Order: sequence, then C-alpha cells, then structure tokens
Amino acid sequence: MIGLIIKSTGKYSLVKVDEKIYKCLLRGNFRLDNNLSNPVVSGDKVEIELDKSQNGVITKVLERENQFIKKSLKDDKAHIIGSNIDQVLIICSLKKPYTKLIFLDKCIAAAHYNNIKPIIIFNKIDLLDSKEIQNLKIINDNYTNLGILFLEISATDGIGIQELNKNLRNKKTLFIGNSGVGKSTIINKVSKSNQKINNLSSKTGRGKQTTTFSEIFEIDSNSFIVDSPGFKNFYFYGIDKSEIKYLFNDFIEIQKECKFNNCLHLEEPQCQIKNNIGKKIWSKRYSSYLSIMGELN
Ligand SMILES: Nc1nc2c(ncn2[C@@H]2O[C@H](COP(=O)(O)OP(=O)(O)O)[C@@H](O)[C@H]2O)c(=O)[nH]1
Ligand SMILES: [Mg+2]
Ligand SMILES: [Zn+2]
Repeated sequence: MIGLIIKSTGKYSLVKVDEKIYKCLLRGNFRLDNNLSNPVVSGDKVEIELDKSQNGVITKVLERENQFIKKSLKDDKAHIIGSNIDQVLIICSLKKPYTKLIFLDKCIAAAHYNNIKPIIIFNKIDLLDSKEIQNLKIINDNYTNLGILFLEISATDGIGIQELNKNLRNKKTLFIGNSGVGKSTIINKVSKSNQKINNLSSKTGRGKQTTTFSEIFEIDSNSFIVDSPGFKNFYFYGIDKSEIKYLFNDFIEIQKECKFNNCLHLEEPQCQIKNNIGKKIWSKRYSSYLSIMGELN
C-alpha cells in the first residue's frame, strides 16, 4: 500500500492511506543513511506492509519531489523539515519574539535552493505602535520588491487571515519560524485543528517549543499544512559558499556586471553589488549575505 506520512517521531510514523491511519515502524535498513538525522518526514509518500494485527512497516520511501532541509546542530547531519511541498510560509514577528532578518533571509535562500516558493508572514501586528508599523512597511516594501508575497497579519485578531487562507488553497504549505511567532495559532485559525498554544515566557517574550516533530494538518481535502518545530537558528546543509550569491534574487542581474565573474562581493574590486548597497540592494540584505558567508567558512 502507498500512503502519506502525516507525522513522524523517529521511532514510528503515522501513515495515512485513504481515510485510515496506520502506526508504522521503519524497516531497519533505513537507518543506514548516515547523512540524515531523520530518514522519513511528514509529506513523504511511502510504501507500507501490514502484519496480521494491522501494524505497519515502512518498506520504501518514494522519490521526493523536493525537501526542505536544515543542518541539525546535534550531529551536523541533514534534518529534513518537510517534503513534497508547494510553498514555504516563513512566519516572523517584530515583537514577542523579534525575528532577525538574517533568519528570514536564510529561509528565503533555502527555499530558492530547493525550488520552493517562499511566502513571508509577519504575525502579531496588533502589538505594533505607529513607529513599528512604519518599520514593518519598510521591510514589506523591500521583500515585495524581490517579488515575494508579504502578508501582515494578526492571528489572534483575525487580521489578514482571509488573504492568507486564499493563498493556502489547493497547496501543500510548510510552516516554519521561531518558537512563539504564532504558527500553531495560525494553524488553528485556518484549519479545523485545535493545537496546543505556546505560553510565551513573560520575561523573554520567547516561546517554548511545543511542537517537536513536523506534522500535517488538513485545511480541506486538497490543502495541507506541514507544521514544523520552531527553531531559533537556521543553518544550511549541503549548500556551497559559492552558491549563496545565486540564492539572493536581488543580486542576480546586478552581479553580472561585477568585474570578476567569480566575484563573491566581499573584497573584490569593482564589485557592482557593493557599489549598489543602499541603492538597488537593501543594506540589510547585504548584511545577511555577509553573515552567511562568514558562517560558511
Ligand atoms: N498579540 C498576539 N499574540 C499572538 C498572535 N498569534 C499568536 N499569539 C500568541 O503567541 C504565543 C505563541 O503562539 P503559538 O501559536 O503557540 O506559537 P508557535 O510556537 O509559533 O506555534 C501565544 O501566547 C499566542 O496566543 C497575534 O497575532 N497577536
Ligand atoms: Mg507551535
Ligand atoms: Zn561583486
């Protein structure tokens, strides 16, 4: 039988076949892939076999259309967050917690690397004063200029939820973001699920992690969300330092005019990216680029 993994804890996976859900173990030899910290993930299509008591074993993972990966800090291996997705919703907030733009820029770059469409959400706009609303407008304009859909919402007050809903229709969407930005609250708003909400620490405004494994939620029979555990930092896996400049869409045209075609826009002379900082290139995007290049030594 072929089914869809809707949750996978490492020990076992829940596999949906038609309307039935089977609890399945992995066949032993899956653990042999040494580069992966999780051999199967929510979104995978798998082949399962059942024993007499209807317990399942996953015998094969069908080839993935795509996957969203980050480096696991535990063991430096690849950790797959979701597979077979149409788009990734990168959820941020300016306050409680503050999402660093470098986190956002890394997620966008990783989405491009994996050929997955990124969408940016800034949640919790109900918390912002007029100065902060202006700051968010600047961020919004800069990412909108990159051709990325940028939505400002408040999950608790229902602002922008309809527009978000429209963009989730007939798609498989991976939700990612720091803990506490409101992923579960948004999922409860747009699907029939009733997920546990994180109580933010009043001291730090940060969330505890309540979701520990990626899990699929259904909006309707053709629209799905893959919720993922919140993470604070994002590190690339398998992306070479020389590839980063191609994952910054705003660099693509301009860098063709750099003096050296292998220019990494660091110390090279006559670099058009550096010449355009504050002009065609937003200085914050270049800062993110520099930080990423520094991390990838
Ligand atoms: N003020 C405000 N709080 C929100 C909003 N969305 C979520 N929260 C709160 O943020 C906290 C974390 O939400 P949760 O959905 O668990 O975040 P997750 O860790 O990303 O899943 C909870 O206390 C929510 O009530 C919002 O739009 N505005
Ligand atoms: Mg959550
Ligand atoms: Zn250059």
